[in-house]
Amino acid sequence: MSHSGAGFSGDVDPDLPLSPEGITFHVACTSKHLADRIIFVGDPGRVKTVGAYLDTGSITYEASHREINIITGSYHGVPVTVLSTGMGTDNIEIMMNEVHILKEYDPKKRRWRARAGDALADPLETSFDPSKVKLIRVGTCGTPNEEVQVGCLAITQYAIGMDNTCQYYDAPAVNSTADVQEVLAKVQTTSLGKVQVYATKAAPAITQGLVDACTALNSKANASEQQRYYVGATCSASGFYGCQGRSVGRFRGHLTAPNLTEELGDLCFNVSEGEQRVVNIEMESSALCYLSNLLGYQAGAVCVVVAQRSRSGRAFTTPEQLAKALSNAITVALEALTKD
Ligand code: R1P
Ligand code: URA
Repeated sequence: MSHSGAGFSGDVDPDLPLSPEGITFHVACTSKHLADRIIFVGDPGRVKTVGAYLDTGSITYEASHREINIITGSYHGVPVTVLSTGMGTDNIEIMMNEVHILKEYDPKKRRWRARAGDALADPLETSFDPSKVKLIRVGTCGTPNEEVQVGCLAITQYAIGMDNTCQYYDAPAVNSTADVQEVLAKVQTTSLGKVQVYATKAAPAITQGLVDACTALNSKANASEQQRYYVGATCSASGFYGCQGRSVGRFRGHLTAPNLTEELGDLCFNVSEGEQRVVNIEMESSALCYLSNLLGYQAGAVCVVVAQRSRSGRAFTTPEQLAKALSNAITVALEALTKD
């Protein structure tokens, strides 16, 4: 299924664009097609790759619109939706708003579902529990960290927004914690002090679920197949090149943060989990975690490290390393998403 904006006319609310059937403007599905447990991938082609890990014959819905591919099926019997976001936190902002609409807006009654603590409009209606919405990003990334090699997995515990997407939203309470403030203060001592940055945290249960799934995976693998993984802070950039410290051609000499990777690689945060480092740089996790925290949803990320850009050198993954690590990332994400 696909739509091109047709059906979005007449009495559609421009601030809440839903078709008469309840299909959102960018994510081409209705509420009944979207599971509570969702995998986000950047690359639209990766949706099919993840789909191959779902239960045989379980796919009940498939659609495509712009860069957003969607399939819904099940993993070990638990309903799961896989969605591509395309690149960047700006796309994540669209996805998070439309997931929120699909999960919590009733297009027939034309009102938002009540949550526990809200005055229930309909005494027969059960309240919506936002914490049951779980989102895990399975992505690719670079690393400024000398220890983290290509082919490793980077699991997000804290997320640093070098983008400006969430500057348009008021900070959720989780960002006032001493831990998040420690991360933000340290990042602001780098060249990123010249741009507005924000910090947030992945849902601790998702981070722990990903770690547990890696441990379980490794317990079944022989010594040569162990999947290395690192837990730490993810930096999300608003672009791939200058925004990640890559100076290309005549852009050289015009970067605000030309030594970004070295600066991020040197950072060390003293948070309640212990000493933490920046483990990866990519383009989506900050907005995913920030907006999920704001909505009370649980989100996290696991990314395959495809590029090493640290003080000790430069490296890029081989196709074989990428395929193996991506397969492991998909498995641990599906395991973490569907446990309990
Ligand atoms: C850049 O090449 C893209 O790859 C990474 C970045 O976050 C960005 O979206 O993630 P995905 O592989 O999930 O797209
Ligand atoms: N994706 C990114 O955003 N950065 C990298 O260096 C590699 C993948």
